Amino acid sequence: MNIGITVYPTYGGSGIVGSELGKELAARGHNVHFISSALPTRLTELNDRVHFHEVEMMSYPLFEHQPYTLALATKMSTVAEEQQLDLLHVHYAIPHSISAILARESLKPRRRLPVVTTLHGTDITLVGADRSYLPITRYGIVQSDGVTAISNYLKEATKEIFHFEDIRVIPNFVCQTDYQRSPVQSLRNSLSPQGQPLLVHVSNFRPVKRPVDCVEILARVLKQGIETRLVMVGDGSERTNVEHRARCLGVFDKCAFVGKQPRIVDYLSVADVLLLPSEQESFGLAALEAMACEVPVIASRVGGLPEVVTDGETGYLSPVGDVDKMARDAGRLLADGELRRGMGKRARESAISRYRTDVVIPQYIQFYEEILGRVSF
Ligand code: GMT
Repeated sequence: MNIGITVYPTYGGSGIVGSELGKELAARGHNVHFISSALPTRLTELNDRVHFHEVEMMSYPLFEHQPYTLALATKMSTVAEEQQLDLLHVHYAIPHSISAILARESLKPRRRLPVVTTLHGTDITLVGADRSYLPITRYGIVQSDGVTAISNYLKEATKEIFHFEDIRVIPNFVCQTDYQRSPVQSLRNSLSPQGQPLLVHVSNFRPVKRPVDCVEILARVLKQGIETRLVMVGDGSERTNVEHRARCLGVFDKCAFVGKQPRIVDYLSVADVLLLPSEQESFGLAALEAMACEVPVIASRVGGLPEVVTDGETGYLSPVGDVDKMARDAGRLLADGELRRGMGKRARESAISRYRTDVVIPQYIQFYEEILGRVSF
């Protein structure tokens, strides 16, 4: 198949999932054409099966805001004709599904271009459900030829908010060879000079991730007399608030803010516990990647996280904002190596058995084939 994929190139989990999916499809013999405003972060290598087409934006004084949605639609239709695309697969409903539908309609009746939209979370729960965006998001979903969601939770939320039911759940996935515990000793030594256990948080530091809770948890674990350090991986709008709160709590010197990192697996491989205290999380890709690296997860009982993390088996779940309980659970794991390692092993088994690429990627391929089989002009 010749597949066009559109993602947000620099921000968030949907871009990671779309990019990794493209690479996996190419490895299975398909031609993948990424159409986006910039090279997606995880797309480090282009080759004869993985191509990139940049959306060009015209600057014109009349346009106070550049009409990206239209520029993207134009690029999608051009690439579809030039590269004989069989379908477009867009990640994140807004505005990608709208652009794809415009491209599809603009090509009629010359060429058929089915549109598959994958819903990732905030496109539904935050942005799509906002009154100003709701009707157009619903239009994008309803007009798509196929819709997938990354968790049962998100499917149910979409049904409730948009009154749309025809959704296939295809979860996030992880590569079992790229994501396995292989600690880099020099990194571990630099983050934990006295061999202290490491709490790790990975996110884009948006308010929805509640990264400030991580330093609250750290302060409480330290009060239990457990000498631990907190590694904060990523960057975003909340970072200054997190640093400020860490200073107020007197734990700043126990934290390492390492910013955006190209090799998350290296940080997960030296982690003892992952903290994911999000306000909302439709799946929690960071939790899955940590589990694949044998790291137990302390997370909020929210959204799709209970589908990924089994409370008491592969991590601990708590109500959003319950940093006291999260700190007690983290302390228990850090103080008991046997419990932590056992949970870590179970976490990897659970992650790999349900979400490895060989299990999930064929579900996308089958979905494409079903859509191509039923779409007519
Ligand atoms: O929250 C993010 O990291 C960004 C956001 C996105 O769509 O880019 O992530 C969503 O998609 C991820 C990949 O499918 C999921 O693992 C995240 O749970 C989801 N985030 C939220 O629902 C808040």
